[in-house]
Amino acid sequence: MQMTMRWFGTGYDSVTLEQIRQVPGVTGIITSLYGKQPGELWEKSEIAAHKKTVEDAGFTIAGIESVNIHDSIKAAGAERDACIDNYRATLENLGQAGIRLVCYNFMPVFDWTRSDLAKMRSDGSTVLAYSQSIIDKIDPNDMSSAMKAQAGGYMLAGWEPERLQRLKELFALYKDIGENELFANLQYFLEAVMPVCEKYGIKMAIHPDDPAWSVFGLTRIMTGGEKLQRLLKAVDNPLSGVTLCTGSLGTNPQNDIPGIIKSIGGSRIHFAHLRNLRHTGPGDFEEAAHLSADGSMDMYAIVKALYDSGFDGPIRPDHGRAIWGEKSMPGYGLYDRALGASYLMGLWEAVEKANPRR
Ligand SMILES: [Mn+2]
Repeated sequence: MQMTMRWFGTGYDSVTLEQIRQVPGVTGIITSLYGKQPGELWEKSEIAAHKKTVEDAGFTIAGIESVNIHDSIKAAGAERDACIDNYRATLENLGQAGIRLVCYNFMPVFDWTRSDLAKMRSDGSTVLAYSQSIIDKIDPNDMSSAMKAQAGGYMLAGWEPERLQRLKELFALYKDIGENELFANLQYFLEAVMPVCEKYGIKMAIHPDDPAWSVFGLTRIMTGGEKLQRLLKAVDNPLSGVTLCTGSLGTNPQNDIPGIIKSIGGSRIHFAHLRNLRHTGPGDFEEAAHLSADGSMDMYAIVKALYDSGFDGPIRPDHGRAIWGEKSMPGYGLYDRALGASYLMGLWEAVEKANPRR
């Protein structure tokens, strides 16, 4: 297990690598070329410069989150094969740079979705929250500006303004895309990139949908254990795996996360996002501090299931609360994620010492 934190890059992130360096136990950085549009090629020189920045600060790049996937790949549009060619070339360049993990998601149009990016809690901290009844009242055409208005001037991952300006066109593209079509397009994509992954040993780790249900009538397919298993069986290559994101799978209280970890097995879980949230009603939740007592999930049981599965990849604390007056990209302040990293390492150490691997 390697403890990591996500860092969006110079000029995008409010947190510096020098600050992350002082979080005990964090040795890896999960990052991206944040200014890249889905479908765009990542040049070798750009990857090398970014890698140097991270390594000069004393870290390794533990993985890329994300190389985003163009909507024409997800919807089998006219540019699909050209976009896949660019994706393969990007993987080739990442592989040559020694990068061995790529996280991606396959959500149509909208990435992670929330109705409130700064919901006030009784202790004065704020968290990201989701209420289905609020989302139901929002016109999807206004969603991008609604998120942006709350983002405090930061660009939100997966909410690239250039792409979301073409919302009508995007909705039209997905008009006839149901679960089976979206799944077939995912399989087509994954099979097409596997040869490059095999050449370099790059693990592809699909991120579950967040929240784990259809939003604005757009199909979502990576919403639970059986759905993830279906993909792992369809592309039965050890390099095709998942990002176990507790905060995304956990939006649906029916998802038994320790059970999902056990059924997938550690060899196909390439990356883990660990955080907690609190269910506040049907279709409603708000994010929480990482510890079990603050939310609806048993983080000890989750860490133990990961350890018992033989999981050996990077873990990162996920969204944190905004605390102590910190101004940051919503969910990505330093303070609460540092508390989360320390807590998760404490759980891991306790589980490991009680159950030494033979
Ligand atoms: Mn996640």
